[in-house]
Amino acid sequence: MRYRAVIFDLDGVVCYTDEYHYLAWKALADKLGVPFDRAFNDRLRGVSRRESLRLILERYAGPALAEAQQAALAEEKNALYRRYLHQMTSADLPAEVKSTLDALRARGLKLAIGSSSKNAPLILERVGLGDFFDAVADGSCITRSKPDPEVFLKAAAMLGERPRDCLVVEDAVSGAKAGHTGGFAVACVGAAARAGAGDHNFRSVTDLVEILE
Ligand code: B16
Ligand code: MG
Repeated sequence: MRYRAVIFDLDGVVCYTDEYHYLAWKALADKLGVPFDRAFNDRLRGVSRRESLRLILERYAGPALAEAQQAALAEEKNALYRRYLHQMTSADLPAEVKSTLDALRARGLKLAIGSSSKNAPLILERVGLGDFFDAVADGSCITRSKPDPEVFLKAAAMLGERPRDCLVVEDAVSGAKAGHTGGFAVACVGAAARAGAGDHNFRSVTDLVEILE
């Protein structure tokens, strides 16, 4: 299959900010007395901040929380998460990601980001990719997060490409579903690859180079 563009998820694909999401949600869950482990964390991948909080609060045994209290908890998690982001540098862009992005660009493919995160511009800036991508669709330009395909459809439209000509790269089962619902082929790494959610399930992003000749 010949693709014209590749749309990358950000957290857990381009860089390992998924670990910072985990640490920040874990700290909040511990404070609330909610059981939280890595398997449960996988359910939050690709899902918006408020939907992630909703999933955590399903396990909360305390009294019902008002909307303002929930908004404050989401903000507390985000502040903690952003403290990790501000410590990132270009050293946090994995070498295999950098070499893969450069190889795909050299082949003339258009490259975009399709992320549920409202922190995407900050992350891209921190790791030195602020100006790299041809299009960035993120949590600030969508109304529905993954598994809805909106963010990938936005990225494809920004690139001027049809979904069937784009390959989506994801680490989240929700993101793989979003890609398939939108009419995209999907390559998975990490948790989504282990779940067999993609058309291709890879151990590393470098494997992309072989299917994108
Ligand atoms: P924020 P992705 C997603 O990013 C994360 O996987 C998910 O854990 C997070 O809740 C969501 O972004 C919203 O992020 O709180 O930074 O706006 O994987 O789609 O790049
Ligand atoms: Mg992700």
